[in-house]
This record gives sequence, C-alpha cells and structure tokens, in this order.
Amino acid sequence: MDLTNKHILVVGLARTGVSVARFLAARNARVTVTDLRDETSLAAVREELGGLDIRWVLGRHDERDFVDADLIVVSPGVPQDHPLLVAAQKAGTEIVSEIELAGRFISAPIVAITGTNGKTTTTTLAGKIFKGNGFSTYVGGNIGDPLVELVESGETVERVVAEISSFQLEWITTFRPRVAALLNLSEDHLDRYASYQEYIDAKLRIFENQTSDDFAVVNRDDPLVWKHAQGLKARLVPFSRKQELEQGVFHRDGLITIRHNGMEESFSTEAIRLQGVHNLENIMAAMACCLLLGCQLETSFAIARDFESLHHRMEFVRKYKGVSYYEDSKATNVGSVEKALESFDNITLIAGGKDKGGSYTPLVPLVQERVRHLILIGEAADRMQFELGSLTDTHRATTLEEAVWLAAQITPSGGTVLMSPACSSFDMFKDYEERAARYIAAVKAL
Ligand code: UMA
Ligand code: ADP
Repeated sequence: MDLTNKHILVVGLARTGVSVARFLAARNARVTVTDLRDETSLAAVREELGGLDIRWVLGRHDERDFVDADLIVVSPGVPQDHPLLVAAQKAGTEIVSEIELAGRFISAPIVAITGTNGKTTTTTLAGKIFKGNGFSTYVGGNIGDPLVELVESGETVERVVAEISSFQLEWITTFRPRVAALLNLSEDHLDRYASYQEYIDAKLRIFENQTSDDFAVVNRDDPLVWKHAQGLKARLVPFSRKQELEQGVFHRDGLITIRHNGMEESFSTEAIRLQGVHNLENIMAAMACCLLLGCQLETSFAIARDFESLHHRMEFVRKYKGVSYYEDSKATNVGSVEKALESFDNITLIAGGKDKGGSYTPLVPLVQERVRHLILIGEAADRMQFELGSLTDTHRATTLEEAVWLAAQITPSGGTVLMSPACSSFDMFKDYEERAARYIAAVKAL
C-alpha cells in the first residue's frame, strides 16, 4: 500500500491518532489531523507531533476534509454512525480503523483476541508464552499500544498478539488474523451500539476475513459464542471448562487437557496462580492460540501456571479488622462483576459509575445469594438501585471515599468489601486506573 502524497484524514488525536499521524507522515502522506478537542487541551499532542508536516483542524471537524480525503483513519472512540463518516462513505471515501491500516503492513502471523471480558489477561499471557518459547513478539492493540507503532518502528517480529475491541473491528476490510479468539459475549457498550446484536456483530467481524488456513479459538461453554462459531470458515479450536472435548482444550477433574491432531497431553491446575474459574478459560484460550503457532506444550503450560493476576482485576488490597478488601476496577460490565461475585461470600459490594446502558438484572441471583450490603455511587446509582436495591441492604454514597468509609462501618469481621463497579469510570474519574488508585488509598487510610 503506497501512502506517498495520499490525502489522509486522521480522526481523533489520542493514543491511536497520534501514532497513526506519525506513521503516515513518515510514509510521506499528506496528513490532516482533526479532533473535537481544542488547541489548549491538545497542547501536549501538538508538541509531540510538532516537527511533522501535518495540517491541524482542532476544536471541530470540517465536512470537506472528510469528503475530499483519499483515506480516513478513524480512532476507536469515534462512533461508526458519526454523520461526517456517513457523509464520507456516501462520497466514496475509503474509511479504515487503525488495525486495518496496520494489518496491511504486518507480515508476521497475528493472534487477535476479543470477547467481552478477559481480553487483556489472555493477550498478556499469550504474549508471555510466545516470548518464553523464544519468538520475538509484539503485544498491542486495545491493550494500549496501537499496532501501527510496530509498523512504524520497522522492527521485524515473529508473532503479533493483539487485543481487539469491537470498536476497532468496525472499520476493517481485510484484517485477517491467523488465529482469532472469541472468549465470551455479554452485554457491554450499549451506550455506543443501538442493540446488543449490533455489538455482537461487530465482535464477530474478527473472523470475517479468515479462511480454512486460519484458526478460530472459541469458548464452547458460552452458548452465544458457540452458536456464532458454527459456519465460520476458519478451523474451530474450542475450549471448555465444563465438558470433555474430542478436539480442543478442556478442564476436568483438576486437569487441563489438550487434544489436537491425535496428540493428547494433560496438566494439573493445582499450582496455577491465577484465581477464579474465568481465569482457567483465559489460560486455555491463550494456550490454544500459542500451541497453534509453534509453541511447546511444557514450556507454555509452565508460563501459564506461573502467570500472576494483572492489576485492578479482583486484586487483594488489605485485611483490616477481619474484613478483606478487594479492588476490581476493571470490572466495567455485568459479565465481569458476575465472576467477582462468584468468587466471594458475605460481600459488601461497591458498584456504580458511568452507565453503559445495559441491564443490571443478570446480577440478581448473585446479589440475592452473596451481597449483604450494596453501596452505590456515580451516575448509574439510580438505575442500579431500581434494578437491584430491593434485594439487599442498599446505601448511596456521593464519593468513593465515603463508600469505603461506609463499607468499613457496616461490614462484619469475616466479610469482604469488593469494589466491582459494573460501569465505566468516566463520570467521576479520569479512567479505571485512577478509580482503582482512589479506592486503594481510601482502604489504606482506614
Ligand atoms: N474524538 C473526536 N471526534 C469524535 C469522538 C472523539 O475528535 O466524534 C476524539 C476525542 O476528543 C479524543 C479522541 O477522539 O481526543 C479519542 O480517541 P479514542 O477514544 O479512540 O482514544 P485512544 O486513546 O486512541 O484509545 C483507543 C481505545 N479507546 C477506545 O476504544 C475508547 C483504547 O482502548 C486503546 O487502548 C487505544 O485506542 C489503542 O489501541 C481503551 C478502551 O476503553 C482502553 N477500550 C474499550 C474497552 O476496553 O472497553 C473498547
Ligand atoms: P478485558 O480486557 O476484556 O476488559 P481483563 O482481563 O482486563 O479483560 O478483565 C476485565 C474484568 O473482567 C476483570 O474484572 C476480570 O476479573 C474479569 N474477567 C477476566 N477474565 C474474564 C473472563 N474470562 N470472563 C469474565 N470475566 C473475566
């Protein structure tokens, strides 16, 4: 793909847009960058890209730029139905996401991992397994480092492991992972999609350009995933923690067993460090992805066994007056909170934040069974109180610090205080990491 002298519009100037602009400028494209944020709030970006020959349109988007461009590269945070993108499409302008652009320049096999939950854990683990098997590996995508940075660096790697979100899949045409994994599906991002099905359809596009030379690693236990896996062109490699499989990876009686092309090997799960049954799924998926692309069984399992939990995913903070405090700030949807609630008893749950539009009612049985006290914060508090408040002793707090203080007053010794919000953080915090830091500080200050 020759980019020289092409008029290319980069929409959105945060992590993705900055990397894309730098890459395109290095390839001698005529780059225009545009963002709704103005010069002042983008001062740092202006400085970062200061030496480059690019045109800036800040504080607004101009329709002409969209309609006249040869190519538009859209950041994941820009909705697909943005009127100017619709206008550009009508005018025949090619529109791509950053992974589509990068994918056209990457020759190493790509392992692409998606799903509502477990993407970052599985991607990070798969990256470690490849590296531990001696493959030079780039780990990026939705996890934080755009794939285009690999292309721009000129570095040659043997494997690419990419965490892929539904947003990034919206504007693909040729993106084709050698191995694509779909971990699970549950409601999320309904503030962006018109329906749950639309979100599912976006996720399924990860398989769209695969052929029978490629592999689809899919969760056999997730009825929606399994249903949609039927009819894929890629070869199916299922994983299951509930049933024995003739082919694939499954967990049974304390053993993870791999059956593939006549080979069968089992490993004890006893010494695995990651907690929670959902992490067994992440381990099986990561192992499958890596074994399909040349990794050795023993080495790979040893790496998976020793892998420790990433921060902000059901992380232990401290024990104080007999109460254990856990922080699960990355639990930004109902599916992840379900896994956290399944892991504890006698819970004081701190939840709430920016509402993403999905229903909280899937939590009803677990709240009834395990949550003794519910403390709600943030914009979603009203709706959560309406859907869950009658099931248990429910309180409201105006700040996270107040929620922690209240939790400490009402939780008896032997109980667990868990912050697992089921919402994104942007109503009260910069991001989930800031929310985590504030919770940890409040717990330590008790
Ligand atoms: N903007 C416009 N016009 C619009 C809308 C937005 O100009 O109509 C601008 C905003 O002012 C802002 C920029 O676009 O400056 C935002 O772009 P972005 O939200 O795509 O932010 P990036 O920093 O590029 O981050 C994106 C992913 N963000 C989203 O998907 C929302 C990051 O995933 C990802 O790590 C990064 O690319 C690198 O690939 C974050 C995320 O929350 C972690 N992902 C969602 C999730 O995991 O649930 C999908
Ligand atoms: P993602 O990148 O998809 O958000 P993470 O690995 O960052 O996934 O985990 C996000 C949240 O989901 C955390 O609260 C974590 O405990 C939970 N989680 C991790 N893996 C799974 C899984 N396979 N199923 C359900 N929840 C999970």
